[in-house]
Amino acid sequence: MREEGLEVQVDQIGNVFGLWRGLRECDHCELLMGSHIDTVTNAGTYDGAYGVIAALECVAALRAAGVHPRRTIGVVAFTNEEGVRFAPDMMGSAVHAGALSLEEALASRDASGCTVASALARIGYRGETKIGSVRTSAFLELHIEQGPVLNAAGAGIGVVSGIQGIAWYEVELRGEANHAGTTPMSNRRDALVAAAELVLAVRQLTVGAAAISAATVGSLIVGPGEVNVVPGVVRMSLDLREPRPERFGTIAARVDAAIAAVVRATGVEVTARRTVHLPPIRFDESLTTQVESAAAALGCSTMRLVSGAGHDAGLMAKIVPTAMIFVPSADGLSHCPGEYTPAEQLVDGANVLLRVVWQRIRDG
Ligand code: HGY
Ligand code: MN
Ligand code: MN
Repeated sequence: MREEGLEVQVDQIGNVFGLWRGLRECDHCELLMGSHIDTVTNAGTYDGAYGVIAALECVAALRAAGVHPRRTIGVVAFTNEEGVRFAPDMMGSAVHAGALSLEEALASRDASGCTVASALARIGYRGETKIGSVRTSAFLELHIEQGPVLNAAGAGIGVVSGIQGIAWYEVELRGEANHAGTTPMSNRRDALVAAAELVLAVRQLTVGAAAISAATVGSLIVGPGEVNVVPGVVRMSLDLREPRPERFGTIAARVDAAIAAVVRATGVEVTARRTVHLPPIRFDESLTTQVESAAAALGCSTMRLVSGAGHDAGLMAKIVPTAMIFVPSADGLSHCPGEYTPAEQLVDGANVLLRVVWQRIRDG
């Protein structure tokens, strides 16, 4: 950002803003573009970073062409989009958008008890810029699709109409640790057996007339986790997704019912804490149409789709007109090292972003 002449500001939750100052004295950006640079563990290369680097590249291209914007153009890398170490996900954009308090975010702890506040301080990214003080008239995020839809349709650019709802839970199942050889099968409260039933019950939420679109148990920690001890405690995560608001609205009740059934059947105690609740969102139609026209003008084939993954744009949409641009993901792979998008498609996506920024600078 500094190499491109941007003024760098780090806010109190570690969001990094690079401001390309406009000719007018005005703190309000004409457009903010960007994504995130954190990743899941053992991640791919493109998720998040692509959108930040492409945004910087757009600024570099415009500067090289001698453009001087009247109003400031911003590039942002939001903190902790993934939420794998510290829940919730999209943390930096949620705080920026006022959907999560700074205090709550800073107090979030990882599995070892470390807080976001101390982790940010340790890396020198507990900044001083006040939350929300970098304001903008619009937000645009370029990202890989992370799924198979664009490739299946043969489309080069995804015009994202919205994001499906996301609900996360941290579930704890408490049974009784006991000797694996001497405890009769009829006299056990095995937390892992109860967890196994809950894993399957949650999967059933994606089947039948009221099916939600996706349900995943991605993390399971078994205690004490020894070969000859009946498991006494299990901690597991739930990740539930659904684009239809009316179905998303039923998720909490259905999770409660699934848990109650497991408690009845196994005698294991279960507590569930909801850590993420983000209803489905729709992006701004006018900015979305601008993305679509920019892609068409560049000769790219487009397709409208709803994002399966969560994005910072979903939080930004709460406060300003927001849109997203997707490029295809080879074999629909993401959140794993096989994540890949060919260079030509990455460049197409960046050119769509560039065209929209340029139009806003020209017309702004
Ligand atoms: O979990 C998600 O959808 C994301 O990648 N934050
Ligand atoms: Mn991402
Ligand atoms: Mn991700």
